[in-house]
Amino acid sequence: MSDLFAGEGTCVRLDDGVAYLPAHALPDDDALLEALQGILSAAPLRHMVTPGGLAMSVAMTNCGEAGWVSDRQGYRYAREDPVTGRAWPAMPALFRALAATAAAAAGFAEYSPDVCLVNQYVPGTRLSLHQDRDERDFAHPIVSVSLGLPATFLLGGLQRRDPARRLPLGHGDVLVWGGPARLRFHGVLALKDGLHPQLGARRINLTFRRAL
Ligand code: MD6
Ligand code: FE
Repeated sequence: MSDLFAGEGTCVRLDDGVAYLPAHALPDDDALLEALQGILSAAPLRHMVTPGGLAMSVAMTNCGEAGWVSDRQGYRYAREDPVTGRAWPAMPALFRALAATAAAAAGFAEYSPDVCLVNQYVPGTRLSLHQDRDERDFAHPIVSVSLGLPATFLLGGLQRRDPARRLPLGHGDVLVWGGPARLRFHGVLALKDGLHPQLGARRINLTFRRAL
């Protein structure tokens, strides 16, 4: 693991295929949050239902050519937002550029995401251990941007039973996840109480994917 210093500009290789870029999104945070407002007004956050019929505690929406959706029929990518009946809002150029620079720093050249899944956590919200496997081609990495309150990310292995390491993710931190790590199980522990100066009592995570 390279860990010369922590902060903007660092790229820490945590494991084969997993890179942690602390504060990579920090210089753009105000512009990201402003673009996010536009997305949330066009495609409101909602609690999707799992195939088993339970409402997810994370509130979600998407931008891009398609969006990740879950309902009684299963998990999939859909070109239309089932809530509004319209196309998802376009992915802002700034989002695309941020994902591409982070991927390049982690060794994935020419990353061109077509979906950004937006996750909102409030205190107590958690995301249980899962794999991201609804995308067509696992050759493309996932780029994950954390904003707002800090969270503890669980980084498991390729089998659900494998031990998970705990990774703190704070405002502006970026995680890039691909190659041999692409199908690793992962999750987020229950969000702790707190108030973030820009986002208040919540955490927003943007995960970029090449899904179609
Ligand atoms: C989150 N992230 O951090 C949820 N998936 O709120 C994910 O599920 C995730 O951060 C794949 C790769 C990176 C991630
Ligand atoms: Fe995931």
